Amino acid sequence: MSDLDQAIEQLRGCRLIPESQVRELCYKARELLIEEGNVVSVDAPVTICGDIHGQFHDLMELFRVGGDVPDTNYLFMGDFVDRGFYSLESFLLLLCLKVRYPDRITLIRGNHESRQITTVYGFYDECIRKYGSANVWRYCCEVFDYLALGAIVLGASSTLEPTSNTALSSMPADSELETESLNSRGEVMMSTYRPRQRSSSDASTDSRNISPPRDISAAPGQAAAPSRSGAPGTGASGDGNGSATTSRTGAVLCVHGGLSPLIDSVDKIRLIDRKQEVPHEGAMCDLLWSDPDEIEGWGLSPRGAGFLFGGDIVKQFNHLNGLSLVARAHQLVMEGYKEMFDGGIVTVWSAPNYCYRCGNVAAILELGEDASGGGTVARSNGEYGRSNGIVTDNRVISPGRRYRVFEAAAQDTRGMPAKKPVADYFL
Ligand SMILES: [Mn+2]
Repeated sequence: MSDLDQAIEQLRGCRLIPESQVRELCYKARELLIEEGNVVSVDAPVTICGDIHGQFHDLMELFRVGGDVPDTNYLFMGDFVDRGFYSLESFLLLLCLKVRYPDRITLIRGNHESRQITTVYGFYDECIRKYGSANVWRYCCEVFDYLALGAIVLGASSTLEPTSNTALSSMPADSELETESLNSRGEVMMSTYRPRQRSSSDASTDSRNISPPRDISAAPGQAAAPSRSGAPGTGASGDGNGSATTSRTGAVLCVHGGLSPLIDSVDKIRLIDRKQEVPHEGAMCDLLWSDPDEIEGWGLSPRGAGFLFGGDIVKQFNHLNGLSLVARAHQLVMEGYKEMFDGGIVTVWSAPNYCYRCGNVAAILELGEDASGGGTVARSNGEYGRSNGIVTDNRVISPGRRYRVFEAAAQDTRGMPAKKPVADYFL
């Protein structure tokens, strides 16, 4: 067994590795991360996770529910540390897995992966307490500086294979499964459907360019098929556009916080000089700090960093970049996940019973692989295919989304709960 495999074993048991090994691990991790772009490309299938915040035992529960690395591909959207009592064990385990299986696990940066924030919210103190000096904290912070700012998931399937026959039998006619919500026992708690997408061959003879998106795929009487209101994603409720390439799943952008008024394309994220402490303002700061909100346009954030952004902003960003969905973390959601703006953005939160007292459940989001073949859609990574003032075939279908909801790990051996509620827990 290699040193790395042994370190993984040890950390899985919630036992720390020696400082010298942490130093070596962080060095190797940095070498890997330095090669990654600001926006990592990730192929489906992948399981997307939100905030962990040092809740090690819940991270173990996450792996139990979602599958182990490397059997399952994971994308963690930051905030590995602070708040919980096991930031070190959680982050070092994830880092070990990254170094051991670089193509199986993607880590992007959260606003807590910062010197300034970790000094205030627990990780620094934990390092001092467990290692007796700030060395390990310093090694980890150097790794933080190299974490990617976002990821683009390509090649996700637009539909879900139903988990159970029950889901199949309750599926409306001429519709397909769009989202499923499962509990930690794998039982389907909720399903949503949308009208069946026309295949690209059906569409190839249709030369119309229709804007705004219009659903012509459902025959009269079948239009009521979706079991929830609103078209998911951008134009996802049907293909009225007529391009042979339209009925492909749009890419999914994953960031910790959200959008920035300084960033109108995925390409602009790629231009940021990210290898630094998280700045107090600017594009990099916004990506890690912003939140979606029921407003129009941009608003000031009560966090004091980043911005609030409305559904119109999300819709336009997704459209211009060939995206069907923005997946982000950063905000506590009592139900573990929350879709907003007709499914244009989703918050995924993976720290159950946050701070050992919030009483929330957690979730992870599974995106399946597009089995129809043909590889990924190049235009979906924001490179081209944008509207140049003319509405082209920019409409994309949102991926099928399977949420696995889970509760805090049983057998709470996590030590004392926080003595005092922390006032600004939303940070
Ligand atoms: Mn956050």
